[in-house]
Amino acid sequence: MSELIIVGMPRSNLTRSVRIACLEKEISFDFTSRDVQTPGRPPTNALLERNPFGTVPVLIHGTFTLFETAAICRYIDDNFAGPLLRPVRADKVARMNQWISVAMTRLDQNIIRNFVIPMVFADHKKRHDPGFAIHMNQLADVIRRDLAVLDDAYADGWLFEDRFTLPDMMIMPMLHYLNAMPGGPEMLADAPNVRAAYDRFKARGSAAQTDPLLPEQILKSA
Ligand SMILES: N[C@@H](CCC(=O)N[C@@H](CS)C(=O)NCC(=O)O)C(=O)O
Repeated sequence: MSELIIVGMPRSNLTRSVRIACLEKEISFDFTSRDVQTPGRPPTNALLERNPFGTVPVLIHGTFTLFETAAICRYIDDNFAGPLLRPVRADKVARMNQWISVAMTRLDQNIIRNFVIPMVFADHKKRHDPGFAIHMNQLADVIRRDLAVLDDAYADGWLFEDRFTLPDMMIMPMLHYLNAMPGGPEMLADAPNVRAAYDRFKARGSAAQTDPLLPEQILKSA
C-alpha cells in the first residue's frame, strides 16, 4: 500500500483533479472510495473524521490528512519530486492562484453544482417543466459568459502556454461533464480555444486513467 492515499469518488470532478495531479506528478498513490457516502446520502462517520465538512477529495499522507481540492493539489506539487505542476515566476504563480480561485469558487458552482448536477438528477416531470427549462437556459447563459472569458485565457494553449498546470487540471474535468450535457458541445464550440484545450486534455494519459466512464443511460436521460 502506498503512503499517499486519495479518498474520493471516481465520478467526482474534484477528486479527479487531485488524481490527475498525482498522475502528472508521476507519484505513486492509492485511490479509495471506501467509506465514502453514496449520492444523496449524508457523509459517513469515517469521512467526517477525515473532513468535518464531509466532502471529497481528502488526502492522507502518512499521519497527515488534508481536505479542499486546491490545498491538496498544491500540497502534491510542493511536497513530491516530479514535474512541476505550476509556473515558476512569482507573477505567474499569482496568476495561477487567480485561476485556481476562479475554478474552485465560480466554475465549479456554475458548471457542476448549478447546471450539471440538477440536469442529471432531474426526473422526467421536472425536465418537462417549462420553469425548469427557463432556469437552466439562464444558467447556460452564465456558463457561456464564463467560457468566453476562458477562451481568451486559453488562446496560447493551456492557461500557461505549453505547461499543463493545476488550474487546467481543475477546469478540464468540469468541461468533461459539461460536454456530456444537452447543449454542452455547442457551448464549447462557441469557445474554440477552450474546446481545443479540452481535446488535448482527453488525449492525455492522466485523463484516460481517471475517466469517470459516465453511464450512457444517465447522459441520454440528462
Ligand atoms: N470545496 C471543496 C468542495 C468539495 C465537494 O463539494 N466535493 C463533492 C464531490 S466533487 C462532494 O463531496 N459532494 C458530496 C457532498 O457534498 O455530500 C473542495 O474543493 O474540495
